[in-house]
Amino acid sequence: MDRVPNSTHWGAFTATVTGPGPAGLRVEPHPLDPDPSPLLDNIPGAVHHRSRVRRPAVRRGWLERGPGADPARGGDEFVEVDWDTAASLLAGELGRVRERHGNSAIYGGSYGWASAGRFHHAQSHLRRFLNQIGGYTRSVNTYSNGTSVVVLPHIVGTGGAAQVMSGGTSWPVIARHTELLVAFGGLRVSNAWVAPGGHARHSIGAHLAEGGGRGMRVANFSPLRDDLPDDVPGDWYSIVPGTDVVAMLALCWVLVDEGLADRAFLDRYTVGAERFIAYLRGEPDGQPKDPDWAAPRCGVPAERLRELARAMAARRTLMHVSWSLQRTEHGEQPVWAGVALAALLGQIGRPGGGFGHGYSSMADVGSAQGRYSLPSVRQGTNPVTDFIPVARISDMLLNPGEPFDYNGRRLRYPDIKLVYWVGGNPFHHHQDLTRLRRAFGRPDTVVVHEPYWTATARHADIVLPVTTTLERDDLGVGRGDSHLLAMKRALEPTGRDDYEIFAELAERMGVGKEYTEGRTSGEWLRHLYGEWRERLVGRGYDVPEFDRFWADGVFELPDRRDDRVLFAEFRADPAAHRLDTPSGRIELFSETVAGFGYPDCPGHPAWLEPHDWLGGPRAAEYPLHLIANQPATRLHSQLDMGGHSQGAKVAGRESIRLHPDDAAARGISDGDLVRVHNDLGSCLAGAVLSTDLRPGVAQLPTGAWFDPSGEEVTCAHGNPNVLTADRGSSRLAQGCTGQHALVEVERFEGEPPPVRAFEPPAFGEVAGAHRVR
Ligand code: PGD
Repeated sequence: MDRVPNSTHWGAFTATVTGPGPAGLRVEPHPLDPDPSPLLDNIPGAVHHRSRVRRPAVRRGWLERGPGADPARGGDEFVEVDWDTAASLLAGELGRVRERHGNSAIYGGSYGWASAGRFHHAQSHLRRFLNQIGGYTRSVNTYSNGTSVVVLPHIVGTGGAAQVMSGGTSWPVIARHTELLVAFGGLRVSNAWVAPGGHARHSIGAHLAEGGGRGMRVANFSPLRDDLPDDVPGDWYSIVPGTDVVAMLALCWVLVDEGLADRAFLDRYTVGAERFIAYLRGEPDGQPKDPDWAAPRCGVPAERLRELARAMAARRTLMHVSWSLQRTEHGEQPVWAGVALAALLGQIGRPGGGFGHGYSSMADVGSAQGRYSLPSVRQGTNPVTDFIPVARISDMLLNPGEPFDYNGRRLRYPDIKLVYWVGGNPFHHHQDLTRLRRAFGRPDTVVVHEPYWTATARHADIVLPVTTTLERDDLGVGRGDSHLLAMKRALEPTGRDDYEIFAELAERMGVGKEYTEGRTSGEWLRHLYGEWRERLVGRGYDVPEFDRFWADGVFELPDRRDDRVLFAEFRADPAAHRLDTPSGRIELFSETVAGFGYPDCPGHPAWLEPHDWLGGPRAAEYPLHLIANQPATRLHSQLDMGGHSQGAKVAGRESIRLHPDDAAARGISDGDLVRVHNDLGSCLAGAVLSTDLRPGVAQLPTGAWFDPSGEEVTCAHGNPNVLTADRGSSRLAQGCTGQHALVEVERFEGEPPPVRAFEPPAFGEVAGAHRVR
C-alpha cells in the first residue's frame, strides 16, 4: 500500500500498511515537518492494542436493574450487544430523561481533546446532536487555560484576552528582537509539540536557536531545570513551586523602588497602578513586597531578584507566564502579576517586549500564521442555559441544586441524570479521582464513545466503540497551522465513526434529516472544504478545488504574519484602539473584580497562600511538592499503551522524578517502586533520580491510565490525579488546579499489584437477551 498522509494533535505523519498488526503499520513523520515529535511512535502499538473497544457494551448492572444511581459503576462487568440493541437502549434512555427531567438533566459538557480532524471532531457532533433534540447542560472554558480566559478579560478586555490567548507576538519577532525572555514556568518544548487539531511544522526550537544565536537569554523560573532546553542560553531560577507571584511582586518592587518603572507608560495605558504600587509598598498590610520578603518564600536569593529587575529594565524584555502557572489555586494571580510587571517595564506593544502567555504551552501560541476560520461542523443553538465551569464536574454531580460562584455570578448546579461523554477522559484529566468515582455513581446513566477501554469507558453504562483517525477520511488543520492536510484512511475500521452513531440516534429520535442534512461522511468533507474555500476565495486567496487538494494531500495556507506584535496598535494610539475594559486601558486594579468581593481574588494582583505549598502548614505532613505536569511521552492520556510512552515507564509504572537528596533521606534508589500518597489517595510509581529538580520537589506527569484495581493503593499505575485536590482556582474563574499537590513518598515494600489499566473489563451475559448478533 502507498504512504498516505494523516494527522494528530502532535503532528502530521504518513502511514504505510504492509500487513496485519503493529508490525504491518509504518508511521513516519510528514516530510513537511522540520522537527517532528517522537509521540508519533505511540501510534503503531496503540491502534491494534487489546484495549480497543470492539463492540458496543452495556454495564451488566444497568441492563439488569435499569437506569439509576449506582456505586458499582466502574467495578461491574459488561455485556456486549449488537449495534441495533445499543442504539435502541440509548435512544430510549435519552427520550426517558428528556421527558421526565427535561434537557438540562443531560450533561453534554464532555470535555476532552478527542482526535485531530475537522469533520470527525467528537464533541462537535455530540453538541450538534444534543442541540437538535432540545439541548443540554454545557461546560465553559478548558482544563488548559480556564483561569486565564476568565481573568484576562478583566485585565486587558475580551478582545485583548483573545489576542493574548490566540497567539500574541509571533515567534519570528521574538527571535529577532527579544534580548531577555523571563519565562515564569519555563519554556518546556515537549508541550509545544502539541496543538488542538495538529501543527504541520514544528519550529519553536529553530526560533529559540535564532534568538540564542543573536544573544537572547532566557531566565527560566521553574522548580525544574529542564523546563528550558539545555542548548538555549539561559539561567535557572530554581523557584519554590507556587510562589511565582512572590518573585514577580519583588521584581515589581525593585522597579518602583529604584525609579525604573515606566511612569509615562503607566499613566497613558493603565489604570490602578497607584493601588497596586501601594500594595507593593505594603501600605494596606504593613508588608513591603521587596526581595528580602520574597527570598525566603520563593527560594530565589534577594540579590538575584534585584539584578534581574535591573536587567529587565535595561533590555528588550518579554515577560512570559506559562499556562501551567494558572492551573493552580489562585492561578489568576501569576497571570495578572505578569501583566503588571510587563506594564511597569513599559515595553508592551514593542517588538520583542511586553507580555506573553503560553509560548511552549502549545505549538500554536506565537504562530505567525494568519487567523481565519477553519472548516467546521455547525453545532446549532443550545436552548438550555445551564452551564458549569468545566472543572466543576464532580461538584455538579454531587451537589445538584446547590449554589456556586463564578466570575461575579451566583449560579446553581443542575440535577444531571444522564452524562454523555465523547472524546475525553475525565478519569485522566479531573482532580481527586476518588471523588470523581463517587460523583460518577450519581447519575442514572453514563454514555461514552471511545476507541479504547479507558477508565472513563469502564465507568460508563453504555460504551460505543469508535474509530481512530487512521480508520476514516478527514481534513487536518490546527489553529495557527501552516497547512491543511488530507487525512486519509489507511486501516479497516474498528467500531463506527461518532458521526455515524449520532446519525443513527438522530434518525431514531426523529431528527435524522436535520442532523445529517442528507450527507454521507465523504460528502460532508467536500461540503465543509467547499464552504471554507469559498470564504478564502472571497478574501482573494487562490485555493484549489477539493479534488485537486485531496490528490495533492496538502495545501499551504496563505497569509503569514511574521511581524505580529501584541498590543502594537493599542500602544500606537490608545484612544483609537481602546481595550474593551471598563477604562479602555490595562487594569492593574479592577473595580469590577474588587466589586465581586471574593477574598480569594481581590481587585489587583496579590500573593495569596495556596493550601498546597511548601511554606504552608500542610507541608509538615506532606513535605514534597508534586508537580503534575504534561507528559513528554504522550498527549495527556492518549496512547499511553504505545511504544514511546511505555518506554519511559519504570517497573511498568509511570516514572516519578525525585531529587537524589530527597530520595536518600527516604532510602529510595533509582528504579525503586515507590508509593506516593497524601490524604486524598495514593499511587505507585517508579523512581527516577535527577538533579534537574529543586530539592523538595517531585514530578509525576499526568496521563498514566487510572488503575484502581489494586487493594493497597488508589491507583496502581501512577496517575497523579488521585493526589490533586478538586478545588477551583478561585471563585472568579473556578479553573482546574491539577498542577500541584503536596505528597509524601516511600519505598513500596512487598508484592505490588499488577497494572491492569490496559486490560478490557470482564464481559458477561444476561440470560438470553442482548447477545451480539
Ligand atoms: P485525553 O487523554 O486527550 O485527555 O484531558 P483530556 O480528557 O483531553 O482524552 C481524550 C480521549 O478521547 C482519549 O481517551 C481518546 O481515546 C478519546 N478519543 C480520541 N479520538 C476520539 C474520537 O474520534 N471519538 C471519540 N469518541 N473519542 C476519541 C486533558 C486535560 O487534562 C488538559 S487539556 C489539561 S491542560 C489538564 N492538565 C492537567 C495538569 O496539568 N495536571 C493535572 N493533574 N491534571 C490535568 N488534567 C487536564
